[in-house]
Amino acid sequence: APSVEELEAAIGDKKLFLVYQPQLDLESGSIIGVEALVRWQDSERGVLYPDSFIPLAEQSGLMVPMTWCILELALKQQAEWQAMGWKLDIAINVPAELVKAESVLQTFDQLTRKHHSALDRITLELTESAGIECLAYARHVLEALLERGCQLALDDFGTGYSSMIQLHRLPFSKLKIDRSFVSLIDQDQAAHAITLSIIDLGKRLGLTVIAEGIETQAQQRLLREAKCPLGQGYFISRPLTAEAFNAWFSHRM
Ligand code: G
Ligand code: G
Ligand code: MN
Ligand code: NA
Repeated sequence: APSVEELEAAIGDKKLFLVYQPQLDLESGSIIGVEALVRWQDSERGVLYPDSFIPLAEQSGLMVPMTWCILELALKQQAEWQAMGWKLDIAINVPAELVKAESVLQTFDQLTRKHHSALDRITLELTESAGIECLAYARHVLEALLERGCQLALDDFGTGYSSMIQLHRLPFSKLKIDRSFVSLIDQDQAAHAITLSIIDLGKRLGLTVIAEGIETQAQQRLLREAKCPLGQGYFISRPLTAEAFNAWFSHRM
């Protein structure tokens, strides 16, 4: 298993890279953006997946520096797409620690200015907001990000960490339906009913709903019929390297 020192070096030496999973407008069929997912290119071990180093980052206080590194990689890529004439939203996964960090807004502003980022095309996806909901500071940070035009998504909705209480207490603008429901909607009546209710809940709260984990055509069709605005999943595309995404997207346009 990788050590803390190796992870620290990987963050510093930019050995982390991002893959991008397309997000689809289910009604129009156009690609509106991507979710960025982190990978670690290790010289000896090959490509490492987040499950093998995020717990280590959490234990060693490296989540915040790692997330800034990820945000910067994402903003650089988005600027490249912008220069190619591609306007794509980019979503990154943000841990609760980042929202609690002291200079979060200064660092965020510094990075987005440096890359001339369009703030309204950045989504921050939060899952484990357990523990931040009672902090006035976290609310202040999230509200300030929304004022800048960013989107805030509650990720993995329907699982233990992402519950109604989070939705009620924090100012989200997007809701991601967890793939454990989405990937069963064409087989399981309860999963279908739960998914429809989440879509309805999102609409009532004025949130943009995105279904993650779409794996079949039947699932995509059912979501479209249910007027779920956005979708993501292996049926649309697996997460792709920047190079593979560029080829895929130019072919598709
Ligand atoms: O593709 P996938 O194996 O990337 O991701 C596995 C898990 O790791 C998911 O829960 C996903 O949200 C998380 N994850 C992927 N990329 C990132 C990232 O850049 N930052 C954080 N904090 N979590 C990530
Ligand atoms: O927790 P988060 O939603 O950020 O994690 C995204 C994770 O879901 C990544 O590991 C990504 O590779 C994975 N993923 C994306 N699409 C699908 C899908 O259609 N099916 C499954 N099983 N996993 C998916
Ligand atoms: Mn996510
Ligand atoms: Na998710």
